[in-house]
Amino acid sequence: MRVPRPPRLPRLPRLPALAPPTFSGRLHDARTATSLGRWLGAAIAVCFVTGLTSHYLQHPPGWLADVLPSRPTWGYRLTQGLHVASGIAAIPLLLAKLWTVYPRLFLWPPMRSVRHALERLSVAVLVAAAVFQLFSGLLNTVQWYPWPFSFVPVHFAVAWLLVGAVVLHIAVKYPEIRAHWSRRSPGTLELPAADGPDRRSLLTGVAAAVGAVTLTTVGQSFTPLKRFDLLAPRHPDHGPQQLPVNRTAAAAGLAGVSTVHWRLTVLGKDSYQLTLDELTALPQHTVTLPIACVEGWSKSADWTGVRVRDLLERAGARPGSAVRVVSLEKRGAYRVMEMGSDYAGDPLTLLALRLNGQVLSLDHGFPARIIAPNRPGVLQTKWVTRMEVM
Ligand SMILES: Nc1nc2c(c(=O)[nH]1)N[C@H]1C(S)=C(S)[C@@H](COP(=O)(O)O)O[C@H]1N2
Ligand SMILES: [Mo]
Repeated sequence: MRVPRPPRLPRLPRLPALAPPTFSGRLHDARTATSLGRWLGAAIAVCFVTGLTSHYLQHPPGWLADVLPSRPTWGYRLTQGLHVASGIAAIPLLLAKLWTVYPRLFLWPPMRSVRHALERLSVAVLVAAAVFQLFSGLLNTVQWYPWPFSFVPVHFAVAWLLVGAVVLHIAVKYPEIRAHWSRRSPGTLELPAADGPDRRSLLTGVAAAVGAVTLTTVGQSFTPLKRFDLLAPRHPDHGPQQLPVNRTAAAAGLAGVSTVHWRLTVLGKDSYQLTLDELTALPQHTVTLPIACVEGWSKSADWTGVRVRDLLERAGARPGSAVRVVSLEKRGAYRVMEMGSDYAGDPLTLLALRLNGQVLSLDHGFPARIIAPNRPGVLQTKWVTRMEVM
C-alpha cells in the first residue's frame, strides 16, 4: 500500500547568517570617540570634584568639622550648582559617546587574550558606573528614589568606582587618545566625507544638546537664567514667600506649631529657655544668604533673626564652640544637625524668624530656623526648638 505523501509546506524564508554587523564611517572611529571623550571626561572631573566638596561639607569627618570655612557665603551654592549642571551636561555626552563606540560590542572574537578580556571588563565597569551615577543623580534631583538603598552613600561610593574606571580607561587608551587628540595628529587623515553626516555635524549636534539641557535647567541655581528654567524640577520663584520648599511641614509630620507652648531651649554652662516673644525682643540682624539644596536648586533671600553666636554666648559658651541643633520634627534624617565652630561663630549665622520681611511660613520652618553661609540646604534646619553647646 502506498502511503500518500504529506502535502508540501511552503518554505520558510532563509534567516540571514548571524554575522556581526559591520560599521564604517568616521562617526564610530577613534577620533570621534576621543573628541567626545575629552568633553565627557571634563564633565565627570568637574562633577567628581564638586561632588566631593559637597559631600564633605555635608558629612564632615570629625577632624574637619571645626575647620570647614563659613566663607565664601556662596561657596556651597557654586559647587552644588556646578555639580548638578555638569552631571546633566554629561548625559547627552555619555549617550553620544556610547553610540560612537557601540560597534565594539560586536567585536569578534569577543576576547582575544587575557589582557583584552580585562580591558573589556574595565569598560563594562566604566559604562555601568557612569550610567548609574548620572541617572541616580538625575532622579535624586526630582526626589524620586525607585531603589531600595540609600542614595548618598551609594552615589558617593560609585563616584570613586567611576573615577577609578575613568583613570584606568585613559591609561589603557592613552596611545589612541594621543594619536587622535588633535586634528593634525598623524593617523587622522581627514578624508572627504564619502557619505553620511560628518564628524563636525555630530559634534555640533551634541554641543547643541548639551547647551539646550544646560540652558533649560541651570536657572534653578543660577538665577539670572531662571527665565529659561523650563525642565528643572524646581523653579527658584515657586513656593511660599518666593522660595521653594524641599520638605513641607506636613511631610515632616508637623500640623502646626503653638506659639504659646513653643520654647527655645539653649543648653550649655548657663542653660536657659526663651518664649517666642522673648526671642523676638533680642537684637535682630538681617542677612542675605542662599538656601542651596543638594538636589540642585538655590535661591537667595533676606533673613532676619538672632545671631547664633549671641545665643551661645548667653549660655556661657566659649568662643569657638560648636553647636548641635534639634528640630521639632519627630523623625527624619535632618532632625538633628551639628555645626562646626566656624559656622556657629559667624556673624551671618542666624536663628532666623523672618524671611524676606515676613514671619517665616510653617513650611519654611516657623517659628525659627537656622540659616548659615556656605552650608548645604539640608543643614539649614527648620522648626528649631533646642540648641546644645558642644
Ligand atoms: N527639620 C528639618 N529641616 C530641614 C529639612 C528637613 O527635612 N527637616 N530639609 C532641609 C532641606 S533638604 C533644605 S534644601 C532646606 C530648604 O529650606 P526651605 O524649605 O525653607 O526652602 O531646609 C532644610 N531644613
Ligand atoms: Mo535640600
